[in-house]
Amino acid sequence: MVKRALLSVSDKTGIAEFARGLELLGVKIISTGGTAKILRDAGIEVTDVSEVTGCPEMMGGRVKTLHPRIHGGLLCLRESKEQMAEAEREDISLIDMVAVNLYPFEVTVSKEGVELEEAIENIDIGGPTLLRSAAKNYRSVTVLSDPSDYGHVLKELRSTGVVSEETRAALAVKAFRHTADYDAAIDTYLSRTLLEENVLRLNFTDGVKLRYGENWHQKAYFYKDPKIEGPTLAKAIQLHGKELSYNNYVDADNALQTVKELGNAQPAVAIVKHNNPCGLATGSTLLQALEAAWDGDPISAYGSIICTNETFDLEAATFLNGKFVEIILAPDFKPDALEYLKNKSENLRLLKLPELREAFGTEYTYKYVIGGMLKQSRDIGLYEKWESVTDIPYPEEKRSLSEFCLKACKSTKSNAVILAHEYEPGFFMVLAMGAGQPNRVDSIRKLAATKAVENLRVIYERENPPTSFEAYCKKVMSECVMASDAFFPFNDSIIYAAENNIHYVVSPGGSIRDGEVIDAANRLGVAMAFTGMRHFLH
Ligand code: 93A
Repeated sequence: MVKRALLSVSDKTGIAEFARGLELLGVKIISTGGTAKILRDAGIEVTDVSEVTGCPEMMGGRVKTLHPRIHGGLLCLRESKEQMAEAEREDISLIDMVAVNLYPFEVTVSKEGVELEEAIENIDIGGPTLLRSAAKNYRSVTVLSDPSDYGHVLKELRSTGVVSEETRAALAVKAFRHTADYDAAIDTYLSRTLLEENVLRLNFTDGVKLRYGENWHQKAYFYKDPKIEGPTLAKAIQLHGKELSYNNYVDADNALQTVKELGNAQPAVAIVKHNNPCGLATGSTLLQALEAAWDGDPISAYGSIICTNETFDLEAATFLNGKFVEIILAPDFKPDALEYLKNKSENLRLLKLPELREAFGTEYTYKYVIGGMLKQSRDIGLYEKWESVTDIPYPEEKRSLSEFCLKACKSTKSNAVILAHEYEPGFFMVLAMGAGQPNRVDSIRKLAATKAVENLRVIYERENPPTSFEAYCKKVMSECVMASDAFFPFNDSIIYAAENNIHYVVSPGGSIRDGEVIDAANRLGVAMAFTGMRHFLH
């Protein structure tokens, strides 16, 4: 006999019809807030759970049915005299049927951008407890966890006056399976979110929420690693400007690594856009290095991130007048330069990193890919050997410029080709670069070589030397070094280099067609050195 039923459903489908059916069979209905309202609206007589328990729903609805008057009424073994007496003594009325379906946890967590708090609020505690209490006592209690079972149960009740033991057993198994699936979904979600967070919390200091990620619709955080010694962005002190964005962190890190590659012996400046140094130079002063770096790509330097190994001075700050820069990262700023730059723009971010000239304190880099973490040792070193491989020996006096050129390659996305120039004895600049192309020859032909001519025209027009542009361009190009981050797979890159008057080429070598590449260099009067060390950057 079913005398009392507790109905508490999140999915209200068919619940009013089911309750009406039960009512007609003389079953008393107990229900929770939202379900009770629907039933009352349908004209069904309902007792509130709070009336049964003598307690209001509490904790913002988190505690509704979790009460001995409910669970005692479900779990009480009817064949046990002691338990029946206990129920009597504690004023617990038996409950013979439960219809429950759970807060929609899976639907909630499958929503785009759901926050952890919302997911947690959708973990149903009371519902699975009702299902499990009723299913455990299935010999006396009918448990419905699925609206599609309402019809069958009503039919049995109408025809026999009871729900058969067979049906109760099947429904109990179904209820346990349902709560098991429900818990599995919670486990999957929380393992992904909470445990991931724990790993981050264990290794990093609290994440700073950034305004957005790589794009406006992406969420982003910056987690600082307090264990890393030496210069890191996490240690940079912001002296001015709005907060850094996700892309700012990525580009500033590239700028820092690029400048560090050049050491501290001379003032050096890196200008980074989209995670590539578009300008890089050394100079006798910061201003000279900055000007030469700017000449590496005056168009792309707009909106760039500048990093230097020198204290930023007023001369350099004045050079930036009328030029839009996102960030300046330096070991320090002279007070007058700081004042000048603060007045230049509200948005210009000024980052002081006192440790900038110290060595990096980490041997490894980490990159998260979906489903895993890649760890690798940093790309330390420049070459394994220095081997002149052409008929024209690679001149020793080009060694320092070639090293500068290879250092620029290391921070430039593959396929990287860099053209560098000794613009004053002992001082070098990137004349042009080709980056991020899926083939090497385009990095030379379509980018570096073309861009070098464009950049040279700007310098030519400014300096107005007493020669034709063609002669000027040919001279500079013929003095340049071209470095490649990996071997040349074919001889076409050498052919394009020679066509552009490039006479000095440095690459790791190691292609199966090295012979053809060297033959082309010999034929075209190009001197080439192989280093044996590749510097891919993906
Ligand atoms: O917040 S709960 O975990 N605490 C409870 O005590 C409780 N009792 C029933 N969730 C609880 N429920 C759930 O409420 C049921 O599983 C059902 O999904 C929902 C029905 O609430 P309402 O009738 O107010 O719409």
